[in-house]
Amino acid sequence: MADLSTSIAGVALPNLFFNASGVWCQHESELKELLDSESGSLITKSATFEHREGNPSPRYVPLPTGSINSMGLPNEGFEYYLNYAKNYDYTNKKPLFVSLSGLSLQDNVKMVEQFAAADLPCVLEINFSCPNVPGKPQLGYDMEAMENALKVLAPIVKKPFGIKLPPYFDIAHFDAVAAIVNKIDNLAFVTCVNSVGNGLAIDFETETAVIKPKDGFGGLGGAMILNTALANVNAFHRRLTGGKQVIGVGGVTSGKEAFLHVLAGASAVQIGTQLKEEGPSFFARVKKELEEIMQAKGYKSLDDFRGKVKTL
Ligand code: RRO
Repeated sequence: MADLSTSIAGVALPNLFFNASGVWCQHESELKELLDSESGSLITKSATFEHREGNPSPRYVPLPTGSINSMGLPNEGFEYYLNYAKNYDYTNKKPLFVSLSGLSLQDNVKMVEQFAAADLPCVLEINFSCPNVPGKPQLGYDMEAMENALKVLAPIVKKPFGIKLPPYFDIAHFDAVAAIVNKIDNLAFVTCVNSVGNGLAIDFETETAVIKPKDGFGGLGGAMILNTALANVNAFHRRLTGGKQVIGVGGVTSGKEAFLHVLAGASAVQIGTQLKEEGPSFFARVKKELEEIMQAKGYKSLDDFRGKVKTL
């Protein structure tokens, strides 16, 4: 039998798959469904300091090759997720990840301080890449602000933690971001990629943008971003030092794309659009498909092929 187990930031996952933050994880009822699924872990919706309703609907629409969203960070406020993390049963085999996305560095500091004070075994993923809050550019595209934020937050978190990055499209940007990440000792992983920001989907018949917020501009996800995701996973896998890891996300609709993410260097794989469309039963399917691929190729564990993509 193929072994799909992995570990992230020193924490063991029974298999490499979990949800991308934002999908199936705003409310406890959804998190419960993830717990009941065959996912290897789960992560909560990115939290802001205060509860947010998010942007007006329609704000998520599936497309023929993926999805577009401008949810606008709807979430229950960080105390809800802090309480969830306090009450979480850590004897459960699935470790818990918590996503934080403060609207300012001060908000991130306040939230991280409270998580640090609670000293919980959950792992923080700080979101530097929400593309959908009007008037708030993504931190991940401002190298100076990102380095400053990491230098402030990392000593407060103390434990190993991760950041969610936007996709980059230039080798100079891969170099610059990796250099920043490599300077932060307890930054244990980067999650690549958040949605490809500010796409526009237009309905041909009605000649109208398909989502309402931001004149129809929103983050793209699903099959159409697979190759951008693979490039970002591989670019960071090649550049990160000191055992830092990459979590792959983007374009996984079956075991085949999950296999490609690991080949590119992913240590775990998150699922966004496909989970939203297919529901948590997707985890059983993708696990089975990846196991079958590994068996057919003679790989027994993820280590056998992680990062081993060949080049010409
Ligand atoms: O809530 C959102 O609009 C959202 C967030 Br925070 C994010 O990080 N990525 C995304 O595609 N949507």
